[in-house]
Amino acid sequence: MLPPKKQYKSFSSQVMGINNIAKIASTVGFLLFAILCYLRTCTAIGTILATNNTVKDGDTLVSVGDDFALGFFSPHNSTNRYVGIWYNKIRPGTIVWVANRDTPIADSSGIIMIDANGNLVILDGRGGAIWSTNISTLAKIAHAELLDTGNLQLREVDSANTTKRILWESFDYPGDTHLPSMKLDADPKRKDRTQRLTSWRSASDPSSGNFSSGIDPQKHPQAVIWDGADIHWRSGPWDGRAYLGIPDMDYMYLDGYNLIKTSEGVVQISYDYINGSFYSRYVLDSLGMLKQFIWKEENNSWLNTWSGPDTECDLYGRCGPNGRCSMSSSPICNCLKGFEPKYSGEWNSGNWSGGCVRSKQLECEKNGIGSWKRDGFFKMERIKVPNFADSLAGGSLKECGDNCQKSCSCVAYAYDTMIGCIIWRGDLVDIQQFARGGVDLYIRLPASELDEKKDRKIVIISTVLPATLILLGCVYFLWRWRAKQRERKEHHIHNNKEGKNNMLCFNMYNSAKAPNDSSDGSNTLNDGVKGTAGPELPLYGFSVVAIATNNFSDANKLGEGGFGIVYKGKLPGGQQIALKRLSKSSGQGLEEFKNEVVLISRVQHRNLVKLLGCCTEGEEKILIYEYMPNKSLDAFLFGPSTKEPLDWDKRFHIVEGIARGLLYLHRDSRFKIIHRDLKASNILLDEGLNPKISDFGMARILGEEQILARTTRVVGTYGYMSPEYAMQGRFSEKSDVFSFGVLLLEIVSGKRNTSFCQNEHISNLLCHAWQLWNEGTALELIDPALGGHYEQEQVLRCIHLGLLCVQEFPKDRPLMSSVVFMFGCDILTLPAPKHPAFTGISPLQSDSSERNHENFSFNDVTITDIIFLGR
Ligand code: ACK
Repeated sequence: MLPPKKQYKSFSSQVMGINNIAKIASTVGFLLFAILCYLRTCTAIGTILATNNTVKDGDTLVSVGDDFALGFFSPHNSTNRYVGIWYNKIRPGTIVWVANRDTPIADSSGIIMIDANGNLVILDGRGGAIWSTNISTLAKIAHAELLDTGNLQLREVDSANTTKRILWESFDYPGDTHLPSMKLDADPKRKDRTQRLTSWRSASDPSSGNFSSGIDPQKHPQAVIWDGADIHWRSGPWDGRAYLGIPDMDYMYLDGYNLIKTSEGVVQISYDYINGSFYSRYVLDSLGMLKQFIWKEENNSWLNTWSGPDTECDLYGRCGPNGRCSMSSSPICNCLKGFEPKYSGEWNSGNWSGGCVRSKQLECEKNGIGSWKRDGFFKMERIKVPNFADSLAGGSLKECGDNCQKSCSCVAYAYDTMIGCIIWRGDLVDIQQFARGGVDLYIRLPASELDEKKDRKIVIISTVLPATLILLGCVYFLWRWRAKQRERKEHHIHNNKEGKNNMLCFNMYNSAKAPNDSSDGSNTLNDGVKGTAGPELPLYGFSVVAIATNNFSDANKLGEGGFGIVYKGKLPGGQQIALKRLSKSSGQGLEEFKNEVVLISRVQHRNLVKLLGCCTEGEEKILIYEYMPNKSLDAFLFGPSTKEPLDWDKRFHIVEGIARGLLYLHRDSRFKIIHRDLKASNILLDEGLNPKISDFGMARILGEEQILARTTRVVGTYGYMSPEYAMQGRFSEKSDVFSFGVLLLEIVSGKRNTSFCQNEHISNLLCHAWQLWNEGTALELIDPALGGHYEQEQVLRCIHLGLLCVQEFPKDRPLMSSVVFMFGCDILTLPAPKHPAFTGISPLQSDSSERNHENFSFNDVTITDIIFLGR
């Protein structure tokens, strides 16, 4: 039990609390909230006194300042009744703690009271105790009170109501939420004294889920999320100011976030905002993500300010022992220097769990500790250091390195000014390379490898480098001369016989703007990124590509897209790939090709398809992607295939993944990218049916501050284009949101927007969804193939969100950040949607020219279309 934290309110102040609540309860807002949250509130009580009073289902116990309330509630999509604590002043209601999370009451007969032994108990209608504070010490007069911190305390008081001792408090039994001033303890000696957050099983089920989070009190304590008994994510060691593995954790703004070791060796984390002027919370969600939220009064919503794990590399041990994960390399996993894959076949096919082993034995292992001087260290920068850190004496980087070198078991060291000398023994697990932040890690290698490198360096510097420079100079002048001769028509790129020896490097400024886009007074990739160097991408020889696809045989054909044929292939290492061979006749091919190379090789996210390389030889332009065994969502949803229909959980997972991918493009990547051609056939599914957004041929970058751009060359697909884009060439995040909305409704209904026609008034899926919504029969939209197996609340939420996204006017549509938030937040009130686009004559349509309007008739075409608009 934690020591008492502050002086508690007197009984008279409780009476004030009752008055305040009574006032609030009389307001419409409170009633609305009560209805929305399924909280049947009628009476607000300040405290529970032994034998005096009880909290019935429908009553609430409120804190003095009205910040928190305790009472019975039902989560969305559930009729079970739970006793929980929630924020009392803000809407939507947000539950921060649940008492009987594993023992719900089936009806509203429950009561909360203090029993004869002084325990706080929840009784069901038959008087059976379904939950109790279970304290063994008897108290003469017990008194339960909810504090303004959200902590529920049970205290022993004397007849004058003065606190004698705290018997129990909810902050000692955390749920899935860590609130300010709440302490999470970890005692390395006593596991039963370790406090962890435990996730809900699902958004509608507060029972204990698989994920838990707390402090791992090893030598250098760190925050950890566990999936059952396995580590799912870790923060890296705490250095007294921040976690070494969270590069964005700026200790200047930690607002009291602290990790301390008490004199008994117990490790404790807590945080508190200095003036406590706004609400904040950390929540461990049912998918194992720890998220920080801050309440934004002005937006009346929670702002997600941090989440972990955030990228694939954040997942614990993603690249196995002695592997290094980097989101900016492709593939993301590589062996550490001096190591090679343990199982090269598996490694090359993308299964990195086996990790890496040393290529050469350490000298000190081979020849005994006397030969330690023949080992050296290789420096890696911006690193999330491995797990299982130990300490060694050493007051400086040099001393730390010297001491590590003398001990053969010391395989790596790092020096942090706050912690001092940190070392590792055995395998190096969970190393990540950051783009910024992190620390320098020095890994032990046999000196022969380091010497070899030194020798090679000297040779390179003294001979090869000047020769190469001269050669490059000659090649450059020759190339310029030839380029002039050919009126700079073509790039000439050499490939060696191996096929993958070059890196293709486009200058974004020069390459991303197509010749036929010159009339486009708007945006090309350049606008956002002038002066940015082009990306580097493995360049494959045509012969390698031809062999990989069995000479582009029909048997290897996966299908045909707007700009060419897609083939399945296999690289010499065994990796399966998909190749897009741009058709020579396609006028747009080169532009889209460059656009895709420039863009997709610069962004990486688990929900974006990965570009592995390309081939440009003669007239051939080929893009090489990771192979997606489950092909496109289009085939799953609309194909006359023999495939099992996607069940609801998978559909929801896909929808969430697409939303996250799009949010990354719009907000989280290095540039603000508008995809412009989001549709079911551009969503590919990997073996686990995880969605990946593909085809960036049409994508454009907006400048950081730029909200909207305009083009005269409208590209996109009928049925997915927003009205302002199709009619006026205006594209923005909101035009992608529109396409996302259409896709969302298609996924729910299993019907294509454009091929849906019920009668002359209902000519597309959006009209149909809107009509059902207004008639209160929105659930009729659901795909009959689901056979009635779906979560009703979730489906309704998706339809609601879909309708919000396809609203006629961009200003009414939510941003993707709000969409993602609305998916994840269960008891949130969404605004009512206004009528969607293309449901009748609209101002936008009447604004635009007749010709354009005609161009935009719905039909069944799913390939990307281009429309030129007159200025
Ligand atoms: O719907 P599908 O079967 O999946 O047919 C289309 C076709 O190529 C033309 O785009 C398939 N396709 C595209 N990229 C990939 C990929 N990376 N892996 C597997 N199939 C792909 C798509």
